[in-house]
Amino acid sequence: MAYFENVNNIQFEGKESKNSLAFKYYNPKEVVGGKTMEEHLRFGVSYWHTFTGDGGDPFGKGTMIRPWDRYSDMDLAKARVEASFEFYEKLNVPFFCFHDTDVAPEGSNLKETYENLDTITAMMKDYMKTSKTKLLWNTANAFTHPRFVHGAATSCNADVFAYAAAKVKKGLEIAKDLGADNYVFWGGREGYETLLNTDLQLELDNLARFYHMAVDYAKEIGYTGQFLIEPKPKEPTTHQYDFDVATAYAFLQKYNLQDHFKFNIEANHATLAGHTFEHELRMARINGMLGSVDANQGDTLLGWDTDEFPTDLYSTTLAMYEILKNGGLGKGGLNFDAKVRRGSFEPEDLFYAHVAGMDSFAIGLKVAHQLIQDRVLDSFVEERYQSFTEGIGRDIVEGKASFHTLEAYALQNDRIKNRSGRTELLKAKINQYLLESFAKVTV
Ligand code: XUL
Ligand code: CO
Repeated sequence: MAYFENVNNIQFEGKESKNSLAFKYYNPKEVVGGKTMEEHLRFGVSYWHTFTGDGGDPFGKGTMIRPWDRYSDMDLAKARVEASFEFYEKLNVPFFCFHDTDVAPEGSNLKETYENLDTITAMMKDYMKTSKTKLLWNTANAFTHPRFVHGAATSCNADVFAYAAAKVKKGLEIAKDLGADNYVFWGGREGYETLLNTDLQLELDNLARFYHMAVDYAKEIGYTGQFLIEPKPKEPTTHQYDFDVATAYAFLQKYNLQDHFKFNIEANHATLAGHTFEHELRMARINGMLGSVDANQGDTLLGWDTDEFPTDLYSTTLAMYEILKNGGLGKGGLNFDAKVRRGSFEPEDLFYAHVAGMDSFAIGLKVAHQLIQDRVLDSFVEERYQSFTEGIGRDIVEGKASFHTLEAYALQNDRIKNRSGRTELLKAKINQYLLESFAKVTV
């Protein structure tokens, strides 16, 4: 049964193509710096935005026209699986991601919820036998249902902690069964609204206890996927505990969890935290903690999480710069945690949106690769910090300096000369590379 009958397989047709349902820049088989685009970019489709979300917002009902919505309950869940694998194949995308509640409805009790999940994941497993699309990650939704009103692993109610643990336990079993490369923790309600009613210490200790139990259980069942924490500073809670990479990394180190986790960096979460996307990627990268990416973008005019498809080439370029410098994403990928706007309600819009995002990251990849090849930023940065490669700078870096030797040096060298940081020059160079990289052969 076809759910997207107006859409054929999306092919690479090149930048001269006028076909809206074709890739202009994403050519999966094209080699850039020794790897194909497909291997570099490892695109994923988010089940929740693409097959489950209906376009509802706090002011209005859903608007999305989805051919599978003529079904309900478990029939709807099954139709979504069918539609999803048709979508992956037509888009030629290597990965998908889901929350437990995106794929199967909750039953009247936890046991029934498990049964619904088992039916759907068995169906997915069947499709995956012949599909080239694999599971990048799955996760447990511990934020939508009213039981999570005060949090999940950080709830004041121990029964909720137990319920959330049961959901993650099941999620890890599913991850193992479906061969998920990663398992994600996004703490939807792990935070607080006000300190007035919050035991901050106990909540953070409990969150760490929860993560340790997850690590132990994965080991017990032999699940070897990468654990990822997805930082976000606010929304839905006023203050989310996994605020940003720096905060979450300090937490992981305090509780001795740093060897078991990496980060899933989402662009719109970075900007909500007052950082650029590339800042969060860089913070994760320099600490060896960059695991995966939720590829989207926010709206600079709005202060909430808009989850737009990424089309800003400046941002995709700087993101790919960090990812290439990281040596790639390993088991991670670029998951489009992005939704079509409420006004883009036709099924075809799902394809237009993903094509736009995939082409934008393909451009980012090529431009970033060229910037690295030509050492545009590297040679500038190297020269900028040159004072630390010799003399007193070298002593500092090698741990040979003290306040005594530095004072003696400063007394002799107090006529300091600084050099320009050349921000505007570097930005102009990036523009030049953005406009010209496609003329260059990068194979
Ligand atoms: C919410 C968000 C989630 C996570 C997975 O802002 O990004 O969808 O990616 O729970
Ligand atoms: Co996300």
